Amino acid sequence: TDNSIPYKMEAVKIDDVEADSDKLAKTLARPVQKTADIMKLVLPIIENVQKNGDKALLELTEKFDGVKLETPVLRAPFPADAMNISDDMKEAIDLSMSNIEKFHAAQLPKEKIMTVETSPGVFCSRFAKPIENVGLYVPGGTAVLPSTAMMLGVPAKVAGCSNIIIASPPARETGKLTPEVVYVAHKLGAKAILMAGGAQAVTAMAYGTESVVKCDKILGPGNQFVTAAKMYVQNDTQALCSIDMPAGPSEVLVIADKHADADFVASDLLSQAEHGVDSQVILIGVDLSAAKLAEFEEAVKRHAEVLPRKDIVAKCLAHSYILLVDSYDKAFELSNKYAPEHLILQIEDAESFVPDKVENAGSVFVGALSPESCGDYSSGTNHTLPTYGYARQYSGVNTATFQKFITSQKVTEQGLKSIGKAVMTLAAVEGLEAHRNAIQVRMDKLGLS
Ligand code: HSO
Ligand code: ZN
Repeated sequence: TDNSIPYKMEAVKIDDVEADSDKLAKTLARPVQKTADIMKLVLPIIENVQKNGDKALLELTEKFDGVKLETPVLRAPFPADAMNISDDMKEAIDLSMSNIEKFHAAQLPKEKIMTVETSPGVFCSRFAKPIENVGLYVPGGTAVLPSTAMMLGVPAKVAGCSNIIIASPPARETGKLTPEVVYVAHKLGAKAILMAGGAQAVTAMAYGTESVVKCDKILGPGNQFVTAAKMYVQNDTQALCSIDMPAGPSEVLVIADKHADADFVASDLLSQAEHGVDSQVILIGVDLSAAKLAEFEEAVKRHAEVLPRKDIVAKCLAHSYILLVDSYDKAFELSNKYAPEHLILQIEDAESFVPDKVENAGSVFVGALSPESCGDYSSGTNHTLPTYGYARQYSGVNTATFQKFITSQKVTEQGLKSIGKAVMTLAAVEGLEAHRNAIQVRMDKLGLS
């Protein structure tokens, strides 16, 4: 092992959240995203695909992924030899998809239609309908992520989306789709797989091409080009397309006390760190002795050194921090301020802090035996979560992400008596006589005025 690489996170003592705001500004800062620069590179790609459709897709896949395809789309039923995977892999995917399905099916509204009588004779209802065409982006690149196909596809299926399209670039080495992704697509009942990545895939799904159906919503993580393209199409009324959420680099915040197992804490920090050099990992230590802190630091180094992706990990750790506080309250205050994508609690009686102390987080992992890996793959919660501090206002992908909620109302004669006067009074102050009249004509015919 190379002893010159420290695999060390800088430790910073935080006495007071207000007084130490300078230290926190440094340690809890997120990498700045230069959206404008990226947009300059992405716009020509978007325009190309808009104008030249499939032809542009094929050219760009050859240029960026090094694969020359005959057609950009693989349609269902997918050929068996495109999803040739081991029995162990099948079992792993089957178990994971079954758990994700259970958890997301439980999120469906209990009743087909929800109705409230707000005033006598005034019935207000709400019902959910699936978004028809959804495009799920499954990244290629340094890691293949069939888990992302499960996390986006299962809720879409549970919600009842009628047309699920998956976009994923073919692998440079084989020229083929990842077989695990094709197997997941098959289990989901996806109609087609678009064999493309990057901004070109997003554009094809947003506007449609000769062979790609135009999607109503595009979801999934991706690099800065994918994110920029998603931001663009979301703002283009020509595309009439929504997206899941703005995406940034992945991140984890672990709160640990003296009871925490150093190997567990280190392995959780590193499983996030290996995602990418711009990932962020933060450890908040509660009331730690110098010896316990040293134990954590030693474990991080020992586990990091032997990882295949240790180069990525080292770069990530170089801008990652340990914050030392003296109470659980301060730890949660900091965590809520940071609003992590993943929050891991390796503290005594962890369950007693949830949900009351957690204000901002994408997903919470409670107790020593609940590593983030479980939620990344198999427990049933979703792993497409808000990053970059967006956990303050966004939820992770869930069943409702794939639905619209439609309201309806029915007003009876008694209902008009209940609210008619209020409506007319408000319409009058807004100077909207036709609005007022819509009540008046009814009152007149019913002899209510
Ligand atoms: N931790 C990632 C999800 C993932 N992990 C996929 C492994 N595969 C999202 O935050
Ligand atoms: Zn992960």
